[in-house]
Amino acid sequence: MKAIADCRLYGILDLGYVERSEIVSMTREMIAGGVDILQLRAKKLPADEVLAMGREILPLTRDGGVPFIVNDHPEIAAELAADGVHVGQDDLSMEAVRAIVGDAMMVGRSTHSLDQARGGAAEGADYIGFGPLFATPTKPDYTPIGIEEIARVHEEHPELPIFCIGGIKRENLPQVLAAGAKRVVIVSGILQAPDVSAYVREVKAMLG
Ligand code: 3NM
Repeated sequence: MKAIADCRLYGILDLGYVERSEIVSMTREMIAGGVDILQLRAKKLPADEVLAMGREILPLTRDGGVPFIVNDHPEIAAELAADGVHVGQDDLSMEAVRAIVGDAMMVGRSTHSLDQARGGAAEGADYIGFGPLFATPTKPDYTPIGIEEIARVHEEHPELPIFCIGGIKRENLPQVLAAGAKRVVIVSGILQAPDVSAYVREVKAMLG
């Protein structure tokens, strides 16, 4: 399975964009295009449904050698023996997450400022998200932080995998990379592409 340090493009299967009935075909297309790591994000669905979806997706990601991350639900990540769990600023402490998932599982943390990125590094997150760079309907209630601090966050944490996120599309990716990003999360850009695997392939090529 791909190591987090080697992951450049992080895809999210977000149930705000994908129908329940489409999750398997969407996962297949994202993996075929070359997504490096995949998260299941289903903010509005009950835990048993998230668990059921995880059971459908996990064999596909394992086959593809792609790490599978569960958003928000450490218990489900543990139950599935997923590769990681992703938590936000208002979620459990790292200690509490580790108590549920153990020491071997990856834990990612969303961060929305340089200060929060420092917190993520200090608590021992295996990777962080950094954003939202741009305004995005996928996470509407957050103030965009822009691209000015991308260089700085990488300078401060040279060993930490940092995934820039929020409003990133194929069209503005060159600008994000020029600002110093090495890794990105793209949600709606991928999920709404007319040809998902082709879109992922193009973006991967741009990430080098
Ligand atoms: N988290 P899109 S921004 C899920 O800043 C998420 O932590 C963010 O989706 C953060 O690529 C975001 O469609 C939405 O803009 C990313």
